[in-house]
Amino acid sequence: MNELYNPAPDDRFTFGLWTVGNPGADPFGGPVRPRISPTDIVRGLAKAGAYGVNLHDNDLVPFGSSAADQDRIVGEFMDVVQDCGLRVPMATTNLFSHPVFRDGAFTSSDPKVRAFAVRKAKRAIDMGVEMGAETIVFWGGREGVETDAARDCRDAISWYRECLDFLAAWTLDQGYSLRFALEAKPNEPRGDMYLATTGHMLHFIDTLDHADMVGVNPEVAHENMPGLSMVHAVAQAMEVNKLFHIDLNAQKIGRYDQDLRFGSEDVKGAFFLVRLLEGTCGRPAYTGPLHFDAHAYRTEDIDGVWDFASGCMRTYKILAAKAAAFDADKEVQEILAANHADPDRIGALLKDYTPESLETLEALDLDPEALAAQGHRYERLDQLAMEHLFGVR
Ligand code: DIG
Ligand code: MN
Ligand code: MN
Repeated sequence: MNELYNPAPDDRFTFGLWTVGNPGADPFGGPVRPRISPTDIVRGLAKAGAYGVNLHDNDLVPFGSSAADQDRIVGEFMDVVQDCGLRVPMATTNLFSHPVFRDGAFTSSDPKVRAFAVRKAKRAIDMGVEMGAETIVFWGGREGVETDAARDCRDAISWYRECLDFLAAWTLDQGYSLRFALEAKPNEPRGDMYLATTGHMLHFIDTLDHADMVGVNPEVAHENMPGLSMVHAVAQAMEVNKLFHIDLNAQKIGRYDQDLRFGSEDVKGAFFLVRLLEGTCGRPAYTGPLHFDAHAYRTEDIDGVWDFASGCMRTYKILAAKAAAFDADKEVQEILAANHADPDRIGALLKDYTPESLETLEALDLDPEALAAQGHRYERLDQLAMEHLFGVR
C-alpha cells in the first residue's frame, strides 16, 4: 500500500467513539461484532494515525451515572487519551437515545423535557471542557415531527433558540472559550426534522443572542440525503467564517443516512469538497478537525472496522494530493483565468453603488449576443478533473 497516504496526527483526522465503536446493528438486525471499549478505541485510533477522538456524553458515561462514577470513568479514559498522544477536540450530548427525548429535546412541547435537555447538555459541556474540547456539536436527532399537528413549527424554533441562548450565556458565564457547531439533518430518526439543512442553520444562527460563538457542523450524508451539494453548503459556511467543524462520510442520494466510508460513493463530490477544505485553489483553507462521522459496513469484523478507518483517512489524503495537482495544472489554470478575465475591472464596479459607478454601468457597451456566444470550456475543465481523479494526468 502506498505509504505516502498513511495518516499522521498532523493531518487532524478525528473519529467519534460511536463510529469505529459501531457494533453493526441496524433497524433490521442486532450487533454483528463485539463492542470495542472506549480505551481500546483510543489505542486503535492512535495506532491508525488519527489526531483525536470525539464523543457524546453517554458514549463514555452511562446515562444516569453518579458524579463520582463519571469522574472515575473520565479520569481513566483521559489517562489513555494522554498516554496515546490523542486529543478530544469536540464533545457533544446524546439528546436522542433516551425515551425522554422521543418527542424532541430542545423542541419538545413539554418544558420539563426541554429543561432536562438543557441540564444534560450543561453537564456534557462541563465534561467536554474537562477533556479539552474546543467545539461542542449540537445535532438535534429528535428535533422534529411525524405530524405537524404536534406543534407550531414557530414554537419549536423559538424553543430551540431559547435553549441554545441559555447554554451559550451559561458557557460564557463559566468563562469557557468554546464554540458551538450546529449540525443539520433533513429527517431520520424523525419524519421531518427542524432546521433541515446547513443553509437553514446558517440563518437560524443569525437569530441567536450569541451568534458569534455559534457556527455549523455540516455532514456530507445529511446534505446529500435530500440531493443537495455538500460543497455548496460548506462553501457558504466558509464564506461567512461559520465552518466550525465538519462531519465527513459518504452517501448514496435519496437513501437513509448511510454514514459510509469517506469518498466511497460520490468521488467527484468528495474531490471538490477536499479541494475546498484544503484551499488548493489559493483560497483560505479550513484548519479545524477533519472528523469522520461514519461507520464500517455491517458485513465487517473488527479488522474490517480498522480497514474502514484507514480508508477514510487515506482517501482524504489521496484526494488532497489530486486537488493540489489539479490546481497546479497549467491547462486548468488557463481555462479558469480565461473565464474569470476582467480587463476592464467591471467586477469592481458592482462592489460599491455610487453615482459614478452607476454612470459607468449605464455607459458600458454590453452586447448580450456577443456575451451569449462565449464558450467556457467546462467540458474540458471537468475532464481534466476526472483525469486527475483517474490517475492519468
Ligand atoms: C449524527 O450525524 C450526529 C451524531 O453522530 C453526533 O451528535 C454528531 C457529531 O458528529 N453527528
Ligand atoms: Mn449521518
Ligand atoms: Mn454527524
